[in-house]
Amino acid sequence: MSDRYYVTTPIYYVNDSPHIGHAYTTLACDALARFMRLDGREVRFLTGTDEHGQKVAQAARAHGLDPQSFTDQVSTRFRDLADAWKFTHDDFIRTTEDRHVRAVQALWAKLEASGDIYLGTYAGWYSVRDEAFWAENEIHDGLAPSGAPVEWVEEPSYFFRLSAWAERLLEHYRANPDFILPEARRNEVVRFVEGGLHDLSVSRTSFDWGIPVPGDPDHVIYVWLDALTNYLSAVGYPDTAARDYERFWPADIHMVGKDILRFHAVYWPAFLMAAGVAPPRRVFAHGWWTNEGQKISKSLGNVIEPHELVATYGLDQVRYFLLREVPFGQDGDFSHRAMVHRMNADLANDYGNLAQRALSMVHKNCAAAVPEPAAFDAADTALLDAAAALRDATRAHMEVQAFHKGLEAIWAVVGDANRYVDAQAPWVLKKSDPARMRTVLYTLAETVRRLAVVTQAFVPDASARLLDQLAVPAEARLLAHVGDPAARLRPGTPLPRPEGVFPRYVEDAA
Ligand code: ME8
Repeated sequence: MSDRYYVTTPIYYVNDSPHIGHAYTTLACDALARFMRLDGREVRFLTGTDEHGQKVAQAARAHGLDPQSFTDQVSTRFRDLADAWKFTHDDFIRTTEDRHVRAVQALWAKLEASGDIYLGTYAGWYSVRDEAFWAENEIHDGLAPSGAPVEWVEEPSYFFRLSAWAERLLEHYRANPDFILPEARRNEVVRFVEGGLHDLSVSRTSFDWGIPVPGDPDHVIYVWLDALTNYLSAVGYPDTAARDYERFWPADIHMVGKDILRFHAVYWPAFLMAAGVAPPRRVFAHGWWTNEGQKISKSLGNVIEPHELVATYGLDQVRYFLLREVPFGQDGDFSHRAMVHRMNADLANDYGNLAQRALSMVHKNCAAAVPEPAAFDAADTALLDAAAALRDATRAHMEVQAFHKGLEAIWAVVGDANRYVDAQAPWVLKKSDPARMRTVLYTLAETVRRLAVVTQAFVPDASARLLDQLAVPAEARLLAHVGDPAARLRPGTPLPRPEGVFPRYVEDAA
């Protein structure tokens, strides 16, 4: 296993305010980044905003602003979202920054030098909403496959020789079977490439909000070639000798929604191979969220506002719901009922009560300090071992972005622990066998410690509070400490008064 990890979100268009979909993608990356840091890896987690192109230029005009002031304003909203959701990105890139412009022009120069770019004329369909060229056979009833309207475009344009790369792309997919996940999406991409690729228009001349083509400023570079390059700009490209580039490229994963898989799994690796740059190790395309069964759209007025969501249910609760409710990769539906069910059943009742019961009993019956255990019996050992095994189990699930399975494995141990409390009935042992009660309470507190270390990637605030309540030092909260005998709770350690960390959601009486 490598000791570094580079994870990226898509860079979001600044034509609009952030909504739950943007928060979801960044959340998935945040959970991965936190997990890999827990696992002792050096992480680079990148997010940012996509600020060029016709769609953003049109939005700026509609707001009566020049594109630069408009993008300055809207980009801030994406930063604010990242702050409000406490995302742990290491870098936030904007495509209007100098470091990015430099990287895009350098990549262009490479493609030109390798003979992969030529000048011609584009005549075909374009969708501004998708910022995508669509082939004739992809247009149905005047609409792109995404449902976006298209317009006929005819203009001088540079082309990238994508058609020449189909066979090498297929070879790359074959040699790297998990380059594209999930598998069903991979198969779609393979079929698309097997169908043959057209050369791709990579410059526009009918507007100027973009990065000029080096040596031909009548053209601006196609916004997707511009945007995709952000993943390289942020690690210092074209300075390939820079420490960041050497350490972090190729990226371990580009996380994207299924709507933009083609750009990431076909165009991007082709650009990179043509420029002599290694493709990323993985592109994961996750599914889409609907709201109470309906497609989320501004015109339907059912956009889920990320700040409101967190204000209503709590940040850890929303994180848990989004990562647990849907098998990652599939589409999901947000509903108030499902959200409340998850937060009350899994968090408040199962995990929250377990911790609260265990810690309150320790506080009351063991003089507010970690109790001294006697010999462990088979039930104690089974529970402690199950919790220790979570290190490897969650690691395996996170390697393939199966957040739901990681959480399922953790909650299986939460369930074991709750059954253990009921079976051991420490409140009875208090009178009949206080030494055994102390062993049971130790086992429980130690199990909560192990659980709380692992849950940090998913419900970070509550996990940190649980670890504080167990007086676990900040430097002993890594995955390596889960089953480490030296990291076990030390008998006699004083513990603060426990407090619940997962409040229940109570419906308004009205
Ligand atoms: O496509 N459910 O930016 P964008 C889940 N700038 N995820 C959703 C979603 C939903 N309902 N709606 C949006 C772009 N997303 C380009 C990317 S990258 C080099 C350039 C998420 O602002 C999902 O990740 O349209 C989707 O891929 C992304 O937002 C699109 O964001």
